[in-house]
Amino acid sequence: MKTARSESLFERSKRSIPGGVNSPVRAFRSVGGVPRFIRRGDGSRIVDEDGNSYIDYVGSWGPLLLGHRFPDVIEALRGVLETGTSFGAPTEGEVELAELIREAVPSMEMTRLVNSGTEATMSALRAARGFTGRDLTIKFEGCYHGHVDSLLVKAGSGMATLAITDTVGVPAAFAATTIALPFNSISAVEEAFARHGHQIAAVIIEPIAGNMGCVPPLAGYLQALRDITARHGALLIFDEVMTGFRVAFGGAQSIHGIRPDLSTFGKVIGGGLPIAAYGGRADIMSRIAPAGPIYQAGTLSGNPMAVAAGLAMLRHLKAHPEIYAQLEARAAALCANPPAGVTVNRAGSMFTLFFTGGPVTGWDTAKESDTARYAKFFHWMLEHGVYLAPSQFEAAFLSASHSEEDIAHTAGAMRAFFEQT
Ligand code: KE4
Repeated sequence: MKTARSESLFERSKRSIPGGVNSPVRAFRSVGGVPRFIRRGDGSRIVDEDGNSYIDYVGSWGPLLLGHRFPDVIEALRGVLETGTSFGAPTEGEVELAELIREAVPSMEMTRLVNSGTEATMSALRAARGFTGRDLTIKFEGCYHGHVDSLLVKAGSGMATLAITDTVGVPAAFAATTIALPFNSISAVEEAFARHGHQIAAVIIEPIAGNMGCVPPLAGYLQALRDITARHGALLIFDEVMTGFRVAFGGAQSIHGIRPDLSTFGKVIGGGLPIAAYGGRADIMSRIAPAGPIYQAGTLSGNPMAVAAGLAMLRHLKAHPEIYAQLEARAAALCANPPAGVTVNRAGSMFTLFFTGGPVTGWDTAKESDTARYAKFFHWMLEHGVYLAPSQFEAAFLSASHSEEDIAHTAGAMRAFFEQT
């Protein structure tokens, strides 16, 4: 496979950008080799600067549920270009998007749009602290909520990928406000509340984890979190930046029948443009400035380009609920019959092949995976025209644009790997 242009671009990029990338996981550090510089995407495929074409299972890390350059999104963006890219003033589209999010996710009584998932979780935490007057947060090992200072404690995604265990640059005092517990363990949460209950502002969780690889909640776990937080006057925050509008139109909370106090969204709601959202109970969100004293702001919050792309995405998903059944069927087919030594976890169209024999129910079992073998698998698939997450500790994402042929090709390449290596 030719990679000369990606190689030269990578060498050049490293002279101007830390590690040559604008987000760590893109650097292929844990799988080795040359990160592919991408020239374009269409539907389920991306083409790199050397002309290599791949079936894409990263999909910009989740936003592209409908595939690259989805026509409705491109059309919406063309329309905005005729009227202006940003005003720093309210626009009708922002109201429509907030209303559509509330219609899809009833717990989102009020929504504030921001520019990234990090901003959304940071703001949701501030809202929780401001509302409760408490300082501590519970998060879960292997979950990742963006690079918020206090949430980088035992985080997943790029930190797990790079085995960065401590929070360099984060004051100890900030890290000390976060209690990191094992995912899927209710006893650990009960014990933490027994010790700190009156100081805990919120529990923040990926209701279906994607950032240690895909790890669904065990039966009853989320309901137990809902009960414990309610009992202690702490808020339950569902970080649905990855799961929102992906695992279901109403997010993971609609599948599991849980009403969190606050939620965060991102990725799909922007269709590839920079946008995210936090929101939830009106009595909490009405404390956010200028309605209340909890300050949060953003120059490009509710940006017309991002809002137009998001509206196009969510309106299409609302009009075509059959997409979720199609994603479920195709992802199930792709993940069927894993070989010995491989555990597949899946939630709808997000999935991970863990190179470990046992069940993966949290970071303690995810981290037992054979990352060297995953790296071999990653490169085998890349050579066979399939672009997976360049890390064992990430989810893969199927889109509505992945065809039966794409699935068959991918399954064939996987089978060949397991038969020949
Ligand atoms: P951003 O700040 O990257 O937009 O969102 C942070 C975030 C928050 N919450 C969840 C559940 C997330 O998955 C993310 C970001 N996800 C990673 C993928 N594992 C982004 C990829 C990257 O860091 O480049």
